[in-house]
Amino acid sequence: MTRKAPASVRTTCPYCGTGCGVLAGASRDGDVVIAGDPAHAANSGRLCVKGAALGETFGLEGRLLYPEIHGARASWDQTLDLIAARFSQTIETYGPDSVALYVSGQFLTEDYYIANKLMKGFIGSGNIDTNSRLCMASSVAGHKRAFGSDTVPNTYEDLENADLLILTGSNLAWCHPVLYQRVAAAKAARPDMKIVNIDPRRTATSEIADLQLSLAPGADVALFNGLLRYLAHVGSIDASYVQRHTSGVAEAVAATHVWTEEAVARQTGLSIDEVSRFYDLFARTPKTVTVYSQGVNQSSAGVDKVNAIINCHLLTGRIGKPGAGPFSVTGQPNAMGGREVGGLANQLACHMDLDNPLHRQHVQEFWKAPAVADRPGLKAVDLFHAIGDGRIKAVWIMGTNPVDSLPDADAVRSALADCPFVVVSDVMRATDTTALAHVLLPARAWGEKDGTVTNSERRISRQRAFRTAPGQAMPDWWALAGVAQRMGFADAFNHKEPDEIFSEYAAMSGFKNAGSRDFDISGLAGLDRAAYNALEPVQWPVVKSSEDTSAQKRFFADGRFYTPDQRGRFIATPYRAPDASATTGHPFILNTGRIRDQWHTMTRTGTAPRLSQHIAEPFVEIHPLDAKALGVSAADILNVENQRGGILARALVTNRQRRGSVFAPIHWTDQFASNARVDALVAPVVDPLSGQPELKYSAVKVSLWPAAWFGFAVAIRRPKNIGAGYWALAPIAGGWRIELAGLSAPRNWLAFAHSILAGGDDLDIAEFCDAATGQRSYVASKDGETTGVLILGPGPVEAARDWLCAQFRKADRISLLAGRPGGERRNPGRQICACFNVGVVTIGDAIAAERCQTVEAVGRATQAGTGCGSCIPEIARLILQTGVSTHHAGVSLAS
Ligand SMILES: Nc1nc2c(c(=O)[nH]1)N[C@H]1C(S)=C(S)[C@@H](COP(=O)(O)OP(=O)(O)OC[C@H]3O[C@@H](n4cnc5c(=O)[nH]c(N)nc54)[C@H](O)[C@@H]3O)O[C@H]1N2
Ligand SMILES: Nc1nc2c(c(=O)[nH]1)N[C@H]1C(S)=C(S)[C@@H](COP(=O)(O)OP(=O)(O)OC[C@H]3O[C@@H](n4cnc5c(=O)[nH]c(N)nc54)[C@H](O)[C@@H]3O)O[C@H]1N2
Ligand code: SF4
Ligand SMILES: [Mo]
Repeated sequence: MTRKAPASVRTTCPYCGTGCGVLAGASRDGDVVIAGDPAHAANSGRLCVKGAALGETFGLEGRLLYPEIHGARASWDQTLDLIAARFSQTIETYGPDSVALYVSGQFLTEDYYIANKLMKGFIGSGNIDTNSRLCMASSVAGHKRAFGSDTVPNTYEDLENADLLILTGSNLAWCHPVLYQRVAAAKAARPDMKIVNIDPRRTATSEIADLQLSLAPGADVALFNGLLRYLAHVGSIDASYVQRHTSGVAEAVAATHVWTEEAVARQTGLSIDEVSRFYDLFARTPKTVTVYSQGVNQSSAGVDKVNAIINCHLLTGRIGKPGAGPFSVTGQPNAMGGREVGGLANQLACHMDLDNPLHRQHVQEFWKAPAVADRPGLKAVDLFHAIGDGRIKAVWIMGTNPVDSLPDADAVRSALADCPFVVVSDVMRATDTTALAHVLLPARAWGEKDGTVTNSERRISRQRAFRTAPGQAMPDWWALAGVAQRMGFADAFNHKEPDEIFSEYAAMSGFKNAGSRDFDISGLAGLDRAAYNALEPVQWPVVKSSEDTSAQKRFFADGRFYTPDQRGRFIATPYRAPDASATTGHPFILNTGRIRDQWHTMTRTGTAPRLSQHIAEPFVEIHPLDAKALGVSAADILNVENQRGGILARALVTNRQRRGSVFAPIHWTDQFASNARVDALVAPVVDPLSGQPELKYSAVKVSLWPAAWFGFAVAIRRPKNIGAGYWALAPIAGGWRIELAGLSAPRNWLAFAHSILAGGDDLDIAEFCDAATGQRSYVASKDGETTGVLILGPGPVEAARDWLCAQFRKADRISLLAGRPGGERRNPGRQICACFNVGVVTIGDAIAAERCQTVEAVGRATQAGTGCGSCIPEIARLILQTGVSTHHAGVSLAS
C-alpha cells in the first residue's frame, strides 16, 4: 500500500490565469496528493476539475527525460555547446535577427526574464515572441493605447461586487472555472446582480446569464460603439472624471454616430429589444465590470474591441473602482508575468517600451548589456513566416506547441521542417512540434520546477517544487543561461537559483522608475532565498517604501494614467468587418475554443483518464438546420476544409450554435486523433496593431464525411497503426478508448480487430455478428482475461461507452459483445461530473424520477456537482431541458 503524502507544499496551479493556490505533496513512490489552498486569495481552497486532477498527470510515460541531438541521446554539455555554437555562427554570418526564441505564457517569470535578457539585451535582437501573442496581445495593445501602460486596473473581488457583470468573448464557466464559481456564489447571495453574456454561441457560461446576446461573430465593436453613443445621448456620463482625467472623448463619440440601435441590431443580428435592454442596463448600473477574453482578443479588430469596451468605462468613470472596471482575464498561468517581463517582441522588460530611447537606455544600463535591441522583433505569425522563407535560420521553441496552435498550422509545420536548426524544450517526448526538432531539451514540469507566476489580478504567487525531477530534466531558465554563458555572456547569466533571478528582476522594475511606470515590485528586490521561498501571494505594485499596498490595489480611480499627459485616452474605433468573410465556396464561419476538461494541445491533461471522460473526441458544433441541409445526423463525421487544410470531427448538432457558424475545439493533435488540428484551417490574418491572429473567424466548407462504417473500442494497449480514416484516442483507467470510422470496409474485419485490440500480442478474439443490425463485436482475451472490446456497425455505434470503459475487464462476455450491461442495470451515460463519476443518464433519471428541480437536489440525489463544481452549469442546463437525450456516441449531447 502506498503511504499517502501530506499535501503540504503551497504552490500554484499550472493551468489557467485564475491562478489558484494548490497544496501538493508527493510520496516516495511518486503518488501525488492535491488539494486547494484555503489561504490563497484567488480560490480560497477551491479547485476546478483540471486542478483537482493534477495528481494524475505525473506518469513518466511519454516524458522527455534526456537531451537528444538528431534523435540520439546526448549530454547536457553537448547539447548546450551545440546550441550556443549554432546560434553564434548564425548570428556572425547573418546578423542577430537570423535567430529567434519562441516561448510561452506557461514559462515561469524567471524563465521568461532570462530568455528576454538573452535575446533583447545580449544577442541584441527583438526576435523573441511568445504564444501570448495568440492570447493577450490585443489586450496589451488596447491597454497601452488607453492607459499608456499595460495595466489591469481591477481585482477579482470586483467581479463579485459588481451589480452588472458583462462577459464578452469569455466562456468563464469552462475556462476560468473557479473565478466563475466565485461569480456564481456572489449572484446566488445577491440575486439582483445581473449578468450579460455576449458570445455568438450559447456556452456553459450562458446558464448564469440574465441576458444572452448571441451576436454575429466579429460584431463586438459595433455593439460597444452603439453603447458609447447611447451613453452619450442619454447623458450617462461621469462628466467630471472625463473632463479632468481623459482625452479624446469628442472624437471617440463622434465616430459612433452611425451606430443607432437599429444599425447595431442590423450589424450584430440581435433584436432591437436585446440591444436596448443591454444599453439600458449598462446606463443605469454604476457598478459594472466588463470581463473579456479570446472572443475579443483573437480578432483582426481585437485592439479596437478592447478600446471600444474601455471607452464605455472611461465615459462613465467606471474604472479601478470597487465593483467597476474593464477586466481582461488572462489565459495561461503566467500570461500576465510574461507581459511584465517583456516577453513580447515589441516590449522591453518591466513595462518599458522598445520604442522609447530612454527606456532602452535604462535597460542597457541595468543589464550592462552590449547590444539592446533597438526595434521590435517579429511577432509570432510573422516570425514563422520568416522561418518559412529562410530569414530566420535557427529557432528555439520552449513551452509551446506551434505546429498545433498557430494559424495556418500546416505552413508552420513545413516552415519548421525546412529550418536549418530547430531546438525544442518540452516536458513530453512526442508532440507535433518535437517531431521536427534537431535538438530536444527535457524541461522540468510543474511540481518539479520553482519560480513565480502572476495571475489575472496581478497577484504574484510561487510555484514550488514538491517532487524530484525525473531523468535529466532541468529548468528552462537553466538551459537558457547555459547557452548564454557559452555564447560569451557568463557574467550576466551566472544565476544559480531562481531567487537570484527574481531579485534582479524586482530591482529592475524599480530602476529609474519613481512612479513613472505602473509595474513596480522593487519592494521585493533583495529577498534572500529563504524569503523568496516563503513568499506569500502578493498583488503588484509592491514598492519599496510601501506601508499599505492595499491602498494601491486598483489603478486609475484617481485618474492618474501612464500616458504623457497622465490622462486616460478615448480611442475612436470605427467598425471593421472581419477579413475572411464567408465566400460561396466556403459558406461557414469556423469559431474555435476550449472545452472544460482539456488544456490546449493535451500534452498533460490528455494523459489523465478522469479528464477524458467528459468529452473524448474532437467535435464540430453545428446548428440543426445547417446539419439537415447537409444531410448530417447526430454523431456523423464532418469534413471541415478550406484552401489551407482540413479536419475530421464528430458532428455535435445543437441549437446553441448559430446558423452559418460552426465551432471546433483546439485541443486535438496528431497524437490523439487522425486529423483534427483546427489551426490548419485558420488563416494567418492578424490585428494590424497587436499582431494577434484572427483565430475565431475562418471561412470553411462543411460536408458529411461519408463513412461506410463506425467503430468503438476499448483496449489495454494503445494500438500502433490504426487502419481507419477517422480515429480518436483517449486514456481510460488501465487502457484506451478509441473512436473509429472509415470510408470503406477493411478487407478482413477479424484482421482489423487484431490490429486494434492485439497490439502485437497473440490473443484470443471472439467474434459476434448480428445479421439484423449489421453490428459486429469482438472481445479479445489473454489467459482468460479480457483485454479489449471492439464494436463495429454501419452507423454511429450506440454502445454504452462509459460502462465499457469502466467494466470491460470485469464484465461477462455476453454483455461485452452486446456493448451494454445486461439485465436491469442502467448505463450511466456520458460523464458529466468527473469528481463522482456521474453520467448524464443518472442525472436525467434523478431529474425525471426524483423530481430534482435544483442543482442542489440533483447533488443530494446523485452527488453530481458536489465536488469541484465544474459541472454545475451543465447540470443546470439538464434541469432546464426536459426529455434529456441519451444518445451515447462520444459527444452527441450538446456541451
Ligand atoms: N478548460 C480550459 N481552460 C482554459 C484553457 C484551456 O485550454 N482549457 N486555456 C486557457 C487559455 S490560454 C486561455 S487564453 C483562456 C481562454 O478563455 P476563453 O476566451 O473564455 O475561451 P475560448 O473558448 O477560447 O473563447 C471564448 C468564447 O469566445 C467566443 N467568441 C468567438 N467569436 C466571438 C466574437 O466575435 N465575439 C464574442 N464576443 N465572442 C466570440 C467563442 O464562442 C467562445 O465561447 O482559457 C484558459 N483556460
Ligand atoms: N484556433 C485557435 N488557435 C489557438 C487558440 C484558439 O482559441 N483558437 N488559442 C491560442 C492561445 S490563447 C494559446 S495560449 C495557445 C496555446 O497553445 P500552445 O502553447 O501551443 O499549447 P500547449 O499545449 O499549452 O503547449 C505547451 C507545450 O509546452 C510543454 N510544457 C509544459 N510545461 C513545460 C515546461 O515547464 N517547460 C517546457 N519547456 N515545456 C513545457 C507542453 O508539453 C506542450 O507541448 O493556442 C493558441 N491557438
Ligand atoms: S480555475 Fe482550475 S485550471 Fe484555473 S487555476 Fe484554478 S484550478 Fe487551475
Ligand atoms: Mo491563451
